[in-house]
Amino acid sequence: MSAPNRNVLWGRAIVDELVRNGVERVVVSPGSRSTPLVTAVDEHDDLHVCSVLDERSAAYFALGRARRTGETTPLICTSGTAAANYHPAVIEADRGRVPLLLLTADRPPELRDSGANQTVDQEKLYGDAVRWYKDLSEPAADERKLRSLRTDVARALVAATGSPSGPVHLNCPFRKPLEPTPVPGDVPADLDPLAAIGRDGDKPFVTATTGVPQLDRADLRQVAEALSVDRGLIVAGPADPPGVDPQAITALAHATGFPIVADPLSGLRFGGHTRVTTTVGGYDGYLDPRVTDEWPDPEVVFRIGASPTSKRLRKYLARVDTRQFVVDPAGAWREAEFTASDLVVADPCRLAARLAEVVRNAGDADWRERWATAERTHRDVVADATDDGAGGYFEGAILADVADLAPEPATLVVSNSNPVRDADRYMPPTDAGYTVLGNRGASGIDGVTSTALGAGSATTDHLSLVIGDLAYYHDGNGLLSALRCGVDATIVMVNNDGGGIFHRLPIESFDPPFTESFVTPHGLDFEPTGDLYGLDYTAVEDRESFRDAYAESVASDGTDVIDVRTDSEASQRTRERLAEETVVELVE
Ligand SMILES: Cc1ncc(C[n+]2csc(CCOP(=O)(O)OP(=O)(O)O)c2C)c(N)n1
Ligand SMILES: [Mg+2]
Repeated sequence: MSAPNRNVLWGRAIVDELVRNGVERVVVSPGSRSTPLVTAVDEHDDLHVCSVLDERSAAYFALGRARRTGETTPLICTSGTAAANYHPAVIEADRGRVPLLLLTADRPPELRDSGANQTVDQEKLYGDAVRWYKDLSEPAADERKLRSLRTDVARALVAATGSPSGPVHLNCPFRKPLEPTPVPGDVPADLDPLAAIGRDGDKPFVTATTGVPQLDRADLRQVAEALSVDRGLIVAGPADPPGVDPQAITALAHATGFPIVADPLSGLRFGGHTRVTTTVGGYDGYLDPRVTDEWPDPEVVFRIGASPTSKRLRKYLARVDTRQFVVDPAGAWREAEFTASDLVVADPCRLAARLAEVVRNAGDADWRERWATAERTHRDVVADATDDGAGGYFEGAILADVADLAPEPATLVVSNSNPVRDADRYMPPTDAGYTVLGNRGASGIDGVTSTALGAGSATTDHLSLVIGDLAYYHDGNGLLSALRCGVDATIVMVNNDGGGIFHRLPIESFDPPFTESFVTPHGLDFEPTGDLYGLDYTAVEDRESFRDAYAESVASDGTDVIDVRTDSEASQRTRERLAEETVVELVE
């Protein structure tokens, strides 16, 4: 591989190793300093490039893709504030365990802190949010340095998909010329081919093999014994990419006889297992102390995934006097009530599958029936209230309608913070082929559109995004990726003219500052975003029109925005009323 200069050689080595390690797509933002990386990506036939102009959106787009696939998505940007704009998504990727590889171009070391243009301190820019940081050495046509570079790329990918998975940052200094301009003598013709062009064939320079943590037999038996009781729960919080194996959790549910309490982001709210297990999803509507004080406590709780979205569920788990296992492959603590008693450092699905082989316990049918009855009551109350035409329509029903009407398979992305909460409460478990995703790592309302479009870019599923108007506004720039990266989506914007979520909080009764500084009604007309970004835009105000518009969008190509006008205060009162009705019915 003859290269016109050392930068080209260096950029090619990085990109070549990425591809040999299975990377298929890279997200690139424009700039000059990153030229050696971008030209190397561009000339590689096996690499698909998504060009996203705004680095904040770019990083969220990559995050969405990596969240959907579990595969590391590399990002390339220029030096300066471009790299800083990755930061919000890096934080989400850290907390949400999403594998990203940040390749930030930089000026040569002597220009740091010198007043040189577009030169900032990029050393450890993302702090502890990354699994690994390295300031790469300057490009050199030197065999040892090239071997070190190829090894670093392999290490970066291992770190990004390790336990826990997450973002990795390689800072890449380059000095001019940045373009493929010939520099005679810069790259010796007799450079060792191993360093210059890598291993023979398609093999990576370093082949990495990663195992998963698991218990030895004696420890497994102890956990199995603790699960050999009548009443227990399997609580599945938001899943880490690439998601859980429903078969393993189903096997454990069968072996123990325990219901599965499935967060909407757990990967267990939807799927065939719901036909053969007691899978519950309406708990946020009925786990009130007035109900659960009448119930016996579970004797054991087996928790996997991140902390559940539902506050009512978290508070219930804090109230019960029970042995609780938090299972986490990285040994992290993901239970902020601090009532769990056991931390098990193991891969949750492997552990569930192994436990299923040793636990034999039919469980308590009354216990399962209690949960199934609560589910039915919650569902009936919601159905009665929302079936009475336009008057019964509220924000929660939009999520129920999406779950009802989305085609299969579908990837459904739900925004923070009302849409994910409404998905939790109003999307009942079914056997539908849905993958539900959300940014619950740090729960930002930034970057949600880009996350969704990035997820959509990784799958042939139908893609629906349900997003609030402020979150839609926040990542307006992200809409450009629909056309530029060729992603079709149905974007359901729940438009209540501000942050409706704040109606849930006591600050509601303190106005001012409630309206102007919390709800922040903006009065924006989003219709022009349709023309600006080449999207089909429709506004609807009632249930029937919404359902028609949604069905039409699903059946057509391109990206549609359905702007659903809602009243946030009335919707919040409806949520409260329905929960109250459910509780009253259950305690009667
Ligand atoms: C980047 C960021 N800024 C601020 C917040 C705090 N916040 C949480 S929800 C919310 C309002 C969201 O409004 P919208 O997207 O319209 O959804 P709605 O609450 O109306 O359902 C805000 C500002 C946040 N989570 N993330
Ligand atoms: Mg809103």
